[in-house]
Amino acid sequence: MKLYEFAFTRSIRARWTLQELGVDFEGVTVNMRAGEHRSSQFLAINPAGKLPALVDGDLVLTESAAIVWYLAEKYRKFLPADLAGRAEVNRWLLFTVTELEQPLWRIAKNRNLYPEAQRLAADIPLASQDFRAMADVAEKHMAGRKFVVGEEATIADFVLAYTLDYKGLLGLSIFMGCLKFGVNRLAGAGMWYWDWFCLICSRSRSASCLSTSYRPVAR
Ligand SMILES: N[C@@H](CCC(=O)N[C@@H](CS)C(=O)NCC(=O)O)C(=O)O
Repeated sequence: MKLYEFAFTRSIRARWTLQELGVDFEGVTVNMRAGEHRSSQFLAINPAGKLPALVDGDLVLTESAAIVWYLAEKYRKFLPADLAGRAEVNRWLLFTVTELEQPLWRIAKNRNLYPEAQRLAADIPLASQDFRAMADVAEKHMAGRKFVVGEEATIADFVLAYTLDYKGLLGLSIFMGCLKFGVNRLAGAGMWYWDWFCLICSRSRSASCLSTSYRPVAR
């Protein structure tokens, strides 16, 4: 099994799940800084030119949430056994990658990623507002809970923790404002966030920052 990945990107979701599962895999670095994700070799794997991508035998799978779901299904771990529990995990995966992650990307793109002339400064407060509203939903959901779904860690915890890992995302620094706000807001509201975050992160070799513990060898 091969994971096409690059350092601090969403690849961490897949790498984290693979490492938690303790299965053998080969990490293949696609150096985004050098533009390797746009090479014809990589576009043959993911025509979208994005990371991560997983190749397992004949299966070529992209989309980080689909990859973690596939891995959890394949190895029968980090997913509840019952249908309702699995549906909840799916709900929180989708919530994370749509409702939480997308406003963060709008901010990132309009602050740093789009060509300067095309950035829409006015979208930044709107996206922050959207993120805060959805962070509120996550906060209320977590009240009194140890894990996002059920009584044990699932892939929903890994994906949410990565997404809210403002320290890790600091590697890109562009996320700082919004994520820090979200994290502080969640923490200020009742400490569940820190309890949960520390619990989930402590699964990774005692590091407090996901991107440090799950980052493939520094490039
Ligand atoms: N929805 C995709 C998004 C993947 C994605 O945007 N990956 C970024 C790295 S975090 C990427 O490869 N970007 C390259 C580009 O947009 O050119 C997923 O979750 O896997």
